[in-house]
This record gives sequence, structure tokens and C-alpha cells, in this order.
Amino acid sequence: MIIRKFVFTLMYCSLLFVCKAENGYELWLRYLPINDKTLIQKYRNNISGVLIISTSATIDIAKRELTTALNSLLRAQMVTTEKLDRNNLIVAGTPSANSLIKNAGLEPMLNQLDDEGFIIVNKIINTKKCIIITGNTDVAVLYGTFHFLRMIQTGQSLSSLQVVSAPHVKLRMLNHWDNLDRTVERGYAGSSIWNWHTLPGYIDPRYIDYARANASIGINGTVLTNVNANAVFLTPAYLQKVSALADVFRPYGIKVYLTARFSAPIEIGKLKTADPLDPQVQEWWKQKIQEIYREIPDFGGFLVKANSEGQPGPQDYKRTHTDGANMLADAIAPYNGIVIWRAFVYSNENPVDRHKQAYHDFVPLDGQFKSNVLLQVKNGAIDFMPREPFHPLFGAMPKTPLMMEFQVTQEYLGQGTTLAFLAPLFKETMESDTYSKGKGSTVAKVIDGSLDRHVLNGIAAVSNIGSDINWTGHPLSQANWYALGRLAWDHSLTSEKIAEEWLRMTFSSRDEFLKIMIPLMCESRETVVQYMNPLGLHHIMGTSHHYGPAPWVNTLSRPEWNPVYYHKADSAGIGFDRTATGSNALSQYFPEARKRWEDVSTCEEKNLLWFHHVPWTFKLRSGRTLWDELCYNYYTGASKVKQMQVSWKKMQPFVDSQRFNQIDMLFQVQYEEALWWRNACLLYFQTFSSMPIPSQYEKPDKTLEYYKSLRFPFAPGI
Ligand code: GCW
Repeated sequence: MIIRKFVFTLMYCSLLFVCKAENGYELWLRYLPINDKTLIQKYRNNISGVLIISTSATIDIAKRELTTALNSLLRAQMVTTEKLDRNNLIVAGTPSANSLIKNAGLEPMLNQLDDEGFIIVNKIINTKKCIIITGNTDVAVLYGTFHFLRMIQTGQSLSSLQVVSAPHVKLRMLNHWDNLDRTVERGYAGSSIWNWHTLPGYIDPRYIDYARANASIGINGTVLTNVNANAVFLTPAYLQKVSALADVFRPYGIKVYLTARFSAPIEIGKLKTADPLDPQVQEWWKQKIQEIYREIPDFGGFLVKANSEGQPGPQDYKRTHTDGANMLADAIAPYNGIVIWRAFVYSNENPVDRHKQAYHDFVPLDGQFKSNVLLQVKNGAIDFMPREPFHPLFGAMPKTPLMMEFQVTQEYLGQGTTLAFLAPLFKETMESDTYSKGKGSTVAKVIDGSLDRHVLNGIAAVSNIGSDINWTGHPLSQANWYALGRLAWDHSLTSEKIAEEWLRMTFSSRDEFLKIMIPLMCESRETVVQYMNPLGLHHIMGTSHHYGPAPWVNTLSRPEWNPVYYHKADSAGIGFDRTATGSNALSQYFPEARKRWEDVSTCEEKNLLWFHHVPWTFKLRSGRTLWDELCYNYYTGASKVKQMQVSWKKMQPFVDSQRFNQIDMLFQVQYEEALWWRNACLLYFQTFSSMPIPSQYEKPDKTLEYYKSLRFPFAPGI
């Protein structure tokens, strides 16, 4: 009887352990015991315990993280002490709080660091071997702690440690497009994790886990609310709720920001106008900001979408974007707050190529923004497409700090059912050369402030986080949240390195697993491009929900909301002519950058139809005609999804069954969606090319009419 009870308890515990650890909730912070016997022994020989002097909530978090992680990873009970009484202690803290660190001779290195960078080194202090994790502030120590744990989770050596690491950009932020009613615009992972109704009284433990996950990858800011903003968030009751979240995030080094609805003075302030030059409006914002800082003394600032897609803004009063941004900037400056103004603007009254509109509106304003304003620019000029050339604003506004806006949520990349590892996309943009100050003026250098000497700089991304147990819906999409944080910290990291780190921590460090999965992850976004938007095609997704293909849509009131606006297929060919014979959007790039794109024969084929309207019979480098190349891409892309699926099946021995099965099923969904994209697009474009799908390919099994008839009124994220 007792034995049975024991066995049952054991089974129950292990079940609990497996479920809890393997539903994906733990993200990359699973800290499962290291399996490799030699490795674990090596680590045990090098680590005996943790010496941390408690001085703040942040330092306590570092201490807890180190001990729980090491106890589990090394299957050993770590000593915690405040005395250097043995060898192989991890000594973590700032020099000001810990005299051992102060006297360890690290000053020259510390002086080179900002207040977030950290150092991890081996030292002998008072004849005792130890590992020091330090930085100039508590949060730097926390970042160092997470880095140190990442080294152990990824099997790195701890002898001769010489890690000195500082973030490449100051603001590393998530933008949540979360609404009051907990819907998430373009969210595919359930509802918003912010439960506004039960805040501020109830602090969901998930808020803490959110902060911890972000701190582990260096994210230091979060915009809690949708850029399509609601003024209610600025009312006293909601500010209290925001304040409760800020209290949770503060020890993790994360500041909160809100989106400011430009018409708030009218909607909640009872004023007649929101004109930024009106003294009453200015006073209203001053009072509001004072109220915010009373609640949240370290409030980060505002993110503003103005005069874009129907949002109110200064142009409603014939004022400029600078009038609007500077009014808020002046009001928030006394508190060291900032204003992040978005450059995502285009207007249906404007017949000019949408690609050109933001540049046209903002370049003349360069140099006119207050010093606490950043302009947040999407990576490309259209809208988070699977592939976009870099936005021509990068490099074109040297006097204004431009902040990068990426999209981690996969609005246009298959949403919640598709694997598209986005590090290669982020890197492709960051490594693009704007030539604004000659060769080597990369987007990365514009963004990190090094090109034009901006102290204020940052990278933001639209979050993919929701209430799903695994946070991101698709388990493999966690990697995109991770990649964003890691690249914002250090944009020189390679996609392979990021994929490897994430896979080791989130799944398995087995060679057989990594050998397949690193390339699979790194090629996944290119595969999506290939079966959705090959050769520079763009924005041919289903209108409004952006789920699946609908290149035929031409009935919406705003021209640039119709896919036909973007592909311009006709009997002569396909593609958007953005050269001098067309919209001439290319003229917005620096000559060296645009040179290769201008000529159809030198333009990289991956961007061909982005910049050119090309005849169906045009010969590409492969020797195939454009039509055949299009077929080749759609068919190859879809078959690559099949290959991913087959490869994933072989990963079963290395992955827990829950996540294995979920991903396995999602690959099947993705495969069916890839076939849908392939068939629907080719059947539709064939009505213009009048050319056959090459005979080696299986024929689409459904008609174009069938694909056109599909409707998704309840697709998520709208
Ligand atoms: O990508 C588009 C989305 C909108 C979004 C807009 C923006 C928040 O379809 O849902 O609105 O961009 O970035 O403002």
C-alpha cells in the first residue's frame, strides 16, 4: 500500500513537472538539469555558491535567479553567503555595494560601461577563486546574471571569463497593441495579458514572469497600450492600474510607456480642441503629465500614432507633426520623459505611391523636433512585409534620432500557425547600407546613434505576447521575442547564434537536434517569403485580417488597401514600377543605395517586383522566364514547408510530447496554408500571364473561384 502510494506520488510529481515545464510557459528560462555528466561536473567544480549582499529588490531578484537556476541546472544545493569563505563563489553586485568587487581592480573596465553594461570575470580575491558579475547599477548586475546563466544553459566554459557587454541601443522596447477590452490588434496568442479589470488590486503572477523574461534578454521598456489609442488609459482609474504594473516591472529595469491619443484633451478633458498650439491644450497635457508622474515617478513617456489610418493628430488643426510632438515633448521634459512619434503615415487623399509618403512628410521636419523626441520608423516603407527593402527615411534625417520599429507578431507572416524565425529579417534591415554618409552607413548605425551621434536611440517591436499558456501561440514564435531582445542588445549577433542559444535553452542541447534545427529556424522566414511574396511581391494578403492570399481584391475604398495596388499585374507583366518611369520612390534613396535597384538587370531578384513592372517573359538569372520563376518559387517554397515538417518529425526523441505534437500539427497547418498561397496566387496571376504552370508541377486541385470565395470574418487580431 505504502509502496503504491509512493509510486503514485512519484508519478504525479513527475507528471506535474513535465506539464509545468513543457507547456512552453517557462520560455527559455527552464533551467532543466544538465544531462551531460562531464559538463555538469565541470560546472560543479567551478561553482560552489553565491555571494550577494542584499541591497535592493533588483539585487534580490538576481540572487534568487542565480540560486534557483544553479540548484536546478547543476542538481546541487548552492550555498548563499555574504562572506568570501570558500573558493568558487559567484560574487555579484555593484562596486558601491560590495567592497570585494570595489577592490577587484575592475574600475577601468567599469568606467567604460554605461549604466546597463556588465562584466563577468574570474578573479582571485584574498586567495579565493571566484567569478565576479558586476556593473555600475543593480540592473546591470541583473543583466549580467542572466547572461551568466545563459552561458551555463548553453554549455559554455567558465574558465578565463572576460565578458564585457553593453547594449548597442538605449531603448529596447516592446510595443503592445493591447486594447481596453483585452483584445490585441494583430495578436495571435490569445487575449491581452493585462487584465485591466482586476488591476490594480490583483497582480497576476504572470506580470512578474513577463518582466523576468524581458529582463533576461535586456528589454527595458514596454508600451502597454495600442497605438490606435484610447484616451481612457489616461484617466485616473487607469493610471492607477498602469502604476501597479510599473511597480512590478521596476525592479526588473523595465519602464512603462503609454500611447497618447492626440484628441484626449477633448475626449477626457472636455476641451473644444486638441490643437497643439492652443494654450489650454498645452496646459491640459502639462497637468495630465504631472498627474502621471505623481502616480509613476519613472514613467517612460508616450508613443504616438497621429494622423495615420484615421487617428487624430496635429494636422487636424493644420499643424505639423513637429507641432504635435514638440508640444508633448515640452510638457514631459521636466520629468525626463520622452515622446516617440511614429512615422507610419499615409493618406488616401494622397495619390502618391504610399511608399513615398512618410519620407515626403517627415524629411522636411528634420532638425525641428525637440531633443526628447524620437521618430519611430518601421523597417520598411510599406508595412512589415515578409520582405521589404529598408525604409528610405533611414539615413535621410540625420538631425533626428530614428528608432526602429519591427513587428514580432506575424501579422503578414502567417500569423499564429507559421514558423518564421525573424532574426534574419531584422538583420537584413539592420545590415542594409543607406550610403547616407558613404559606404558603410548601415541602418544599424543610424539606429544605434553612432552615425549621427544621437545619445537617444532605440529599437522597438510590436509584441507577439498574449494569454496563451506558452505566451506566443506558436511555440517556435517565442524565438522572435527572444531574438528581438538579443539583437536590440547586440545587433552584431548572428541569426544562427541567436537560434542556437534559444534552441538550447528552450528545447535541447543535443547535437542531433541542433544540427537540424538551427538551419531550419534560420531558413524558415525565407521559405515564407518564397511561398507568399516571392521576387519582391508584397501586400497581397487577405484585406483587413491579412490572413492568407487575396491578390485579387480591388474593391476597397482606399486604393492602397487593395492588393492590386501593389502587384499591378496585367497582361504585360507584374510588379510596381518605382523607378523614374513609375512612382520614382527610388529617388528617396541615396544614389549609391538605389543604383543596383534602378536597373532591372542589376536589381536583386528578391526585390525585383518591388521596384519594377516586369514582362512575364523576362529572363531571370536562372534562365527561367519571370512566370516560370514565379511558379518555381511558389512550388519550392511550399515543398520546403513539407521538408520542415519531415525534419521536425525526426526531432521527436529530443522534445517533450506536448510541444512536439503542437509543433507537428502546426507544421501540417502551415503546409496546407502554403499550398493555398501557392495555388491561389498562381491561378490568379495566370489570368494575366496566360502561361501554363510548368508540367513537372502538380496542378492546383481547386479553382480560383474557390479560393476567391473563402471568407474569414472571425480571423484573430483585427
Ligand atoms: O500594419 C498595420 C496594421 C494595423 C496597425 C498599423 C500601424 C495598429 O494592419 O493594425 O495599427 O499597421 O502600425 O499603426
